[in-house]
Amino acid sequence: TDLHTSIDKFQFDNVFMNASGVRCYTKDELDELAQSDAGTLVTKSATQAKRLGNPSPRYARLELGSINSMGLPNEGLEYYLDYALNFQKAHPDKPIFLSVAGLSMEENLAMAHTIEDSDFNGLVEFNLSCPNVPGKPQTGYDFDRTQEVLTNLFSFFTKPAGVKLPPYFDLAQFDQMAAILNQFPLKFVNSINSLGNGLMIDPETDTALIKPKGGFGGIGGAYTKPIALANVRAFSQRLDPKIQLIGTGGVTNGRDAYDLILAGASLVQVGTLLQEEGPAAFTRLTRELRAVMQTKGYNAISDFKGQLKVLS
Ligand code: RRO
Repeated sequence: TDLHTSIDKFQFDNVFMNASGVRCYTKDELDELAQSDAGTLVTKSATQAKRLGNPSPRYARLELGSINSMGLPNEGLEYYLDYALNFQKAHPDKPIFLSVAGLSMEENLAMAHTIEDSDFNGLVEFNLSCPNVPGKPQTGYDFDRTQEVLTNLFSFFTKPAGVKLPPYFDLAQFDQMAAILNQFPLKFVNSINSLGNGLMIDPETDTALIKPKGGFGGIGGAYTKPIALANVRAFSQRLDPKIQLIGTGGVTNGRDAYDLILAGASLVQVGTLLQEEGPAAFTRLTRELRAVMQTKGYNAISDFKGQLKVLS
């Protein structure tokens, strides 16, 4: 059973990878992902300068997933770009993703210039959906702003790139966002980031589980699966077929990944499960996805990608 997939000219042996933010903060963590059964990896979303992020506790495990308000802690673009440049020399057949999340348009454009001027030859994921920096709304919920950021970006940026989006909940939002995205030479769209600004309470102490933002944080894990599926499906029905989908949200087993691929995903990212189980999760997910495919009589991802059936 072949789990091979591709985005643009980039080939991957396996559909699974980490979701940005999870176990990809340090070079050691990135090396662990590289040595796992994942098909590729993405770095922690970078700002220009190193950031410490929000005060702890800023991540909590929940019954069906997680809540986080990390606040974009990261080592700074130079650190991850350096890792990526070394990685591509050592692994020319394993294209890597570099995630970028500027706190302003200017910062995003400055980082894009740095990447454009570098020898980086992988894919860039522009994160338009960080929910956790106080005072910084998610770009992906401001359609005019998204149009403006992408217009300025693609006025000079020529490397293969995509965007990480927040979840949308209304069909008019899918229509509007897809109409914007279709104007640009994007190679991929990644749906979804965490469900922004959830709240969970410790029943013993009647206290919010995490400290930043009065306890508000992004929800990940099984809670997000139906929203992730709908977002991948909705964009696959609206985007130019040249733009591939990355499906992220609620993967806890091989069937969850199979479902995201049925909805249209070419790659499947794993966040909360990877945080909780570590990179060995990719070994299990790979085995389980192969088993589902064998049961269905499929030998390749392309046999069922986007083949969701609906009732007539
Ligand atoms: O660092 C974070 O708080 C964070 C980011 Br940048 C993001 O895109 N999504 C998320 O759940 N947390």
